[in-house]
Amino acid sequence: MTSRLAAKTATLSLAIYAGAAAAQHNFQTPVTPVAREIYDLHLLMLAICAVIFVIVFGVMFYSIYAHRKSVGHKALQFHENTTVEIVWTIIPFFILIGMAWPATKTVLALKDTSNPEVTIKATGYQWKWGYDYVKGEGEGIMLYSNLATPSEQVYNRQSKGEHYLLEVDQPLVVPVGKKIRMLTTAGDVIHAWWVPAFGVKQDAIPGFIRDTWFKAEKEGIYRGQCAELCGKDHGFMPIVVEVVSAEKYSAWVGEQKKKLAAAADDPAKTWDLADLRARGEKVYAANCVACHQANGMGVPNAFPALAGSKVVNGPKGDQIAIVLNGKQGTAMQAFGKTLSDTDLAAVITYTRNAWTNKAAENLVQPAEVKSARK
Ligand SMILES: [Cu+2]
Repeated sequence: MTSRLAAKTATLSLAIYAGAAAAQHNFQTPVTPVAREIYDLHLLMLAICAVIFVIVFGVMFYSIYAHRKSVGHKALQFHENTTVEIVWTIIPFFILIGMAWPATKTVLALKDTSNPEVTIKATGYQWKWGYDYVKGEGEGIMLYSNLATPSEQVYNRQSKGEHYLLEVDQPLVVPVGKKIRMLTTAGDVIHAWWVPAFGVKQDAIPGFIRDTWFKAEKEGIYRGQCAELCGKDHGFMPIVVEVVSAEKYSAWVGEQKKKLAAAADDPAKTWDLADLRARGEKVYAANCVACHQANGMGVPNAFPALAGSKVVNGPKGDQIAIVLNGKQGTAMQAFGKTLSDTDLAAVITYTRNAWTNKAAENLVQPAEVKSARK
């Protein structure tokens, strides 16, 4: 009795699991014409394969069963039967043509990047994405998209959020219903820009510009990931695209332009300690806490502490060089590529005065960072 009940429960839970798995394991709901074509192609191919599977295995099992030796069947000899050979060549040929025809149409459509309304360059860095709006409405906007999931969740000190590792501080914002051309490249190693709901996946290769496009038909937030193993934090550089109405997009562009104007610093300006330190604290929170932690203690055996560090308390030239160029063989990235002279000077000044640190050379001016760049 109990075993029957257990079996029933097992069957039921298996059925529920299969249902949930099917919902989870299919492609994401497509929101671009190309993604929809890819989705339909996927289903078409699956159906063709299923039909072939049923026919071939049906004939095979029927033949094995109906013509078995034990009921006295003798094998028929039809070696080198020209008719059979022609039939089994012609039929697959037409099946393949039938599959290649729609697939080729889709491949051509997804490569057609002509006449875009907005062109955006996505640059992969270890480990974040940089976006430059190079043409169309929003031209001139530049932003960096950093992982926003707190490290507490990564290290299991906090339960994981709904969009764990799929959330960023600044998403890519694009208008709905407009053709967006994405140029992809990288600043260090090969990354790939992948947003499943758009049917877009394009390698981002240092020294090359590749392109792809999408036209999102529905407003919303769409999430993707870097899809090329690019080092230790490959899983920590998500892509978030916010598709908004034309009016909202224009408003966002205006806001960003204002922010850009305000952030345009003169690298020749001489700062006083308190102002630079205050600014550096913000830069630190946005770029450094994930590894070195808010208390400057780092993570033992993974990321070095900055509080009490020899580099941070030593001559400023050494620290400027490491922050600018990164440290080979470690997770320390070259921030010279992504932060301005003023932000770099600010964050270095901050670390030299924060926590228990009391560096002798406690103030770094933007001009010093500028001259240290190679
Ligand atoms: Cu990557």
